[in-house]
Amino acid sequence: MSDAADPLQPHTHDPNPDPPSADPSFQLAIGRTNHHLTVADLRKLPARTVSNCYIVSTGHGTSGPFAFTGVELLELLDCYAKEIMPHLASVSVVSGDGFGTRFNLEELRGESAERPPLLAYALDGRPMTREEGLVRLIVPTERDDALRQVKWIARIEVV
Ligand SMILES: Nc1nc2c(c(=O)[nH]1)N[C@H]1C(S)=C(S)[C@@H](COP(=O)(O)O)O[C@H]1N2
Ligand SMILES: [Mo]
Repeated sequence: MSDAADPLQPHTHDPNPDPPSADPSFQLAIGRTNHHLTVADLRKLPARTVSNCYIVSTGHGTSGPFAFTGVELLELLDCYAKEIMPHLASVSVVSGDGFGTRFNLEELRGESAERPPLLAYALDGRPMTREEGLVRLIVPTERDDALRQVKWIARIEVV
């Protein structure tokens, strides 16, 4: 597979403004178990808000500050994969337009506890629109580009 075709290695990328579909639900794949999750499912889990987040586009400038609200990625894994948490190696987060990122679990656990990676569904205290990325991965510690700020999550895969 070439780098350009690999959603986990997007390298330089023109940000896509167009949602790949209208449906913000996504798949959470944990081994052979598949959960189909909606925004309502996320809203049942403990909510976390991280303020002063910036989306740093290398080509189109920086936007923000934003306050994003959602579920911590680690919290989601803890809810749906509790028994196997100690055995998890990595988690990939991929969008419907073929963009994505991956964390190894050690790296994810080492992320800031004050500014943790979120599956965000709200922005500045109101629901995020699909155009804005619903459901969007927000990695507040990424400040040099936006390659981890994955809009329109379609699949989260835990290995
Ligand atoms: N699904 C998806 N997410 C994405 C991208 C994309 O093309 N598709 N582009 C990334 C890049 S390179 C940038 S700069 C930001 C742009 O975010 P914005 O549209 O909120 O400004 O989204 C990031 N997340
Ligand atoms: Mo970007």
